[in-house]
Amino acid sequence: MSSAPETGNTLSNPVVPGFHPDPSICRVGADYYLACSSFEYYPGVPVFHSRDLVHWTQIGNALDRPGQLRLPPGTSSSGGLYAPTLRHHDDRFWLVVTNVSGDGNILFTATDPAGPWSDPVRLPGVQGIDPDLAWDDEGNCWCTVAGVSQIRIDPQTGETFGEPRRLWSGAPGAKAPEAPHLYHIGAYWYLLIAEGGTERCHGVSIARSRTPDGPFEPCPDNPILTHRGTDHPVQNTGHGDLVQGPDGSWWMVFLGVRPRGGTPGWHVLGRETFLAPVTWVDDWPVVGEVSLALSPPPWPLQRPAAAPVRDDFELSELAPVWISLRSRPVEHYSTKERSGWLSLRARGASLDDPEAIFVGRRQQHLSFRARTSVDPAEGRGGLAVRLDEQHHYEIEATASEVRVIARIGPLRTVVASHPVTGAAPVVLAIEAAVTRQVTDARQGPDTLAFGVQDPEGVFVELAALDGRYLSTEVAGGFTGRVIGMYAAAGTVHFDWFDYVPLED
Ligand code: 6LW
Repeated sequence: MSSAPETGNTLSNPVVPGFHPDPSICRVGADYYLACSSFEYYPGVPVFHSRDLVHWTQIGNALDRPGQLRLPPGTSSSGGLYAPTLRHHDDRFWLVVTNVSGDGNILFTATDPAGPWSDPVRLPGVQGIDPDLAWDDEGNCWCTVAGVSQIRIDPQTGETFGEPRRLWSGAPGAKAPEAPHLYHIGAYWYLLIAEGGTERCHGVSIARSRTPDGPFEPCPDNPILTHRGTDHPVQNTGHGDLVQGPDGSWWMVFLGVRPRGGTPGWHVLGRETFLAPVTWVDDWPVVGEVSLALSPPPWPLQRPAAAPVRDDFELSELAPVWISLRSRPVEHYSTKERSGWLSLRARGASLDDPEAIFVGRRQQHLSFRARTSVDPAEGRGGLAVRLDEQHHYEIEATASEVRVIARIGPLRTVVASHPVTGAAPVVLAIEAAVTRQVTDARQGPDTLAFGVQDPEGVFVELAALDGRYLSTEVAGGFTGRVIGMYAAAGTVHFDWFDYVPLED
């Protein structure tokens, strides 16, 4: 569901739209793989495949079993899994990631990145987020973390050797040196980092050394990527990873956001994965222009089949695009209880509850329409736009009523209600319309309209809400909007769900 929409001769950037931050990429022959952070959502760490760096298809989630991902009930929103590094070495894929809400740094291997991935190898001696893996010619494995420091590890056992060594912290005084990636390219070892924090001052800097453990010499042109202080439509650019294209050219994947509306600008899709070309001058990488419309690269494009927009819940397993909150216990989620339906058995009386039963997908387009057909005869539930427990809007059905509810910070209110007549199911709908033109500095980024579909298929709007309250600038944190179905009482059955991008 993640292919980039295309117009004319250009390809659209972000290449992986929606809440897909902290991209890490690796190449194996003609194939590219990419992994992102997933925080409190389960399953964790979405993994994508591409053959042209532009069109990406989700092939799984690396951590998709309870034995791999433990997000205890106290796991806060934007806790959980941070910043994976994905590498290929010795005929195997290696993925290292931090679970900030429990297991710390954990490492997984797979022969097929679509899975299954191994059980976790814990790295108790590696302290710090954003772990990276790099192997030198002697076979030593170097694990580098935010700070930036490094320790040698045995990736099979998780054993560490010696004490962590401080390598380089970016510009003196700059906040949050993080997201290190270490590469051996030509005669140098390069240490790529992010600095300035993941907000508007984010950036990417680099240093180089003749050996993997330093000393590192900073690039005279740092930061090599930042949009701080600019009016570029893509902001917060940082957290990059380098890769070579099929023709040997160089590219960087990195995160960025698309703020909309008036002042100060609100972004609602979370941090998304973008692509930019890289050239080399004096053995330093130079990042080219970041564009929302990429020029086609000089190799064949491999467009995947059109992304499915509708799920009829005919399969026994949920597709990888679907994510839940912290865990997905089988007794609460079923596609077998009623054949061809998704049945959700409630735990927690609303999405305010961290343990709520929810199946959602990331919002990947600025404007979209999502619908679901719900049978609430045995419970209460509906369709939601979720940022976290304190920031969500939903349209909820019972056997007698449909209500629109807004939760914004400490406030929760029923915005509209509408009696239900006739037999279930009811089609609930959400339409998001991006703010195209700013005529007032206080204008929000988008409007979210909630309604039901009448028997003729016509959308009947019950409420329209300002989208700014479901933005990262209001809610805080590291995630983005997720659209999905939930149960708040009893068992709620969903016949189908569809999500259609609308014209921006
Ligand atoms: C991640 C850090 C960052 O660990 O944000 O933008 C943190 N960079 O590298 C959470 O995604």
